[in-house]
Amino acid sequence: MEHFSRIETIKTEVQNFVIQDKESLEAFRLAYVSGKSKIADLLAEIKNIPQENRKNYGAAVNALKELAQQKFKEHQQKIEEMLAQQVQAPQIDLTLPAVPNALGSMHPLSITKNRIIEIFERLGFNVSESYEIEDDFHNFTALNFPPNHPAREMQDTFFIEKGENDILLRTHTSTVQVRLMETQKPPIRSIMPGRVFRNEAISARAHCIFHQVEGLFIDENVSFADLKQTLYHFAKEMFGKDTQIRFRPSFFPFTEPSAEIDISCLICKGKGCNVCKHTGWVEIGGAGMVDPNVLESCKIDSQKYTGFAFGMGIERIAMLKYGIKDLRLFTENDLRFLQQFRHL
Ligand code: 2U9
Repeated sequence: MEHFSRIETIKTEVQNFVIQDKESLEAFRLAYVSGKSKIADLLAEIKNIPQENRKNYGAAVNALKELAQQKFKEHQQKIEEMLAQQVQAPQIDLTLPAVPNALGSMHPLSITKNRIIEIFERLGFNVSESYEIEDDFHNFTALNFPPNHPAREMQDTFFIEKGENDILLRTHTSTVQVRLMETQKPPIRSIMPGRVFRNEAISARAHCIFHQVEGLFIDENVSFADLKQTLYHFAKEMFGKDTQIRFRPSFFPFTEPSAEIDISCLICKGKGCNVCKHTGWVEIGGAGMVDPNVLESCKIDSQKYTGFAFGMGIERIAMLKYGIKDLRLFTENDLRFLQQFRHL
């Protein structure tokens, strides 16, 4: 009888044993499943059981053995599944420092364009934009280009469709001024930044796509002195307060009189160096008083109103400001170049 109560005690132990991880599973295996377990001992004990009880004893121990093995298998499977899930789940260490986000930075042309806009906005200019695909009238005719002007030729202009009013890629942002004057009465005080297209071979100094900012001021009694002061202020704000400015007589179909604008060389401060070809001056753009023919083409009374206009290449301004020697760098997207403007 003592033997049978031992079976009951071990059965209770098996039933109450808590298996919750790999370690407790192994402890259970050693105690109740392995060759040296308590149940193996019970089986070995059979030889000391009286003959008439042996059959019942053997059956009871085998039932207990079955129970222990069943419990072991069930928990072994559960724990294996649990461990497999733990391996798949990413091990997140919340105490580690965060992975830094690679942030982009402003393109030098955007930095330059925004700075130009900022300077002119403080003088009361607003920003106007319009189409990149234009027609002959807005790109040439309204701007007083004679019918056989060389700029109208295939080698300078990208044409999209030839016809009575050719469709083309604008060669300057002056088209925006024309559209503005067509729809808005003076006073007009606006700048036009944008992309322009010319049929040029790509080199360190030229590209078939580049950016301009042009400006227009139309009102009663606008004079060349207003133009000079405005551009002098811009040059000092953009390039530093000691910058000098000079105007050289020039010619454009859309302005009369016309001038090319130079600033004192930023590198040698006017003394003469390679950048300014030993002249002490570098060109930043052109300007002039809007030709009365252009005002009339845009339905503005040229007897009542006068105006000035100017134009600059944004690449040119950025190259002078940041000492960039090759125009192609702006479009190559080389991170070693772009990252140098991260802090501006
Ligand atoms: C209207 C009337 C007049 C815009 C002007 C220039 C002079 C000029 C060049 C600078 C370098 C173009 O990027 S560049 O190659 N521009 O020299 N542009 S006056 O005059 C206008 C524009 C529109 C209706």
